[in-house]
Amino acid sequence: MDWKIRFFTTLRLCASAGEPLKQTLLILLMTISSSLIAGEYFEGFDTPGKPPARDGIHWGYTDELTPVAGWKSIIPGDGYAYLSVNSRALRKIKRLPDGSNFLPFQTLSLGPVGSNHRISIRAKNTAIIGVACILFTYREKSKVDEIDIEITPDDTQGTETGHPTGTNGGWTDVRFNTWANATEDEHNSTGSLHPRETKQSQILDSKGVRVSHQDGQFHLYTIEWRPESVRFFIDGVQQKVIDQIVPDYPSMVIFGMRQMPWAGKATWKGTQTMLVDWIDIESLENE
Ligand SMILES: [Ca+2]
Repeated sequence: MDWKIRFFTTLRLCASAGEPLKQTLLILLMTISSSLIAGEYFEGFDTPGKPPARDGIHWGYTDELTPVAGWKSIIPGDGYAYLSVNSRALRKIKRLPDGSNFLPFQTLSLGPVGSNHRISIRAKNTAIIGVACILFTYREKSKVDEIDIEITPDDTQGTETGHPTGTNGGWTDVRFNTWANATEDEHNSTGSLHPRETKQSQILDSKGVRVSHQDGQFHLYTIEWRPESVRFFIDGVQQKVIDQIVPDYPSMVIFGMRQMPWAGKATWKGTQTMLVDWIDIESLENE
């Protein structure tokens, strides 16, 4: 996601138990409060409204694509988070005064979370023409760190654009990206950030067959973020590994959708909802 995001306030607390120096403190804290389990976090959306801050994790949302009435519109308490877009919001891509694209988000965010974590969401209807459905980490200080899964039915910048997208012989495209200590490339007028690593792909099942997620089913999307590598899994199947460019700093975890210029034109009418059953963050320290 090669555009700057300035509205996420970076929080200083770190959910990671990564550094040995912190472990003594964490053990001390765990003995004080049994509810504090460093490096482990789960939210199932069973309670209406904003999830409370706990374990150093704070929540936020962005409704740039389709405004919502508040937290209970996104998390009504029935066990799901609803991230919805109206087709009217996708009619065209708006331009910012500097000529660049304005690419609005519809997302939930939580964090910060450090490396040595497995970040998973269980979600349905993630292949929506006109947007990328996303699970990503993001940190912006003077430089940008980011890890992305970006799902769209037909990536219009892919080599096979125009391919079938449904369950009858079609498949869903996906991009995996990382940025670490990235800055704008002065020699590149698009203002893109470097260094970055990107792998464009299709969602693969355990047999290596590309599959469609326009199937009305829930699926698991997972980022395994270690200091030496980022592994991307979908439904437990490793899709790609990135080990050249791996971010270090604790980041916000963000999921939902974003209008993207390569996500195609929305041919549907009305509202589409990415439904999220839960988010789970596990420590990889002992694996
Ligand atoms: Ca749930």
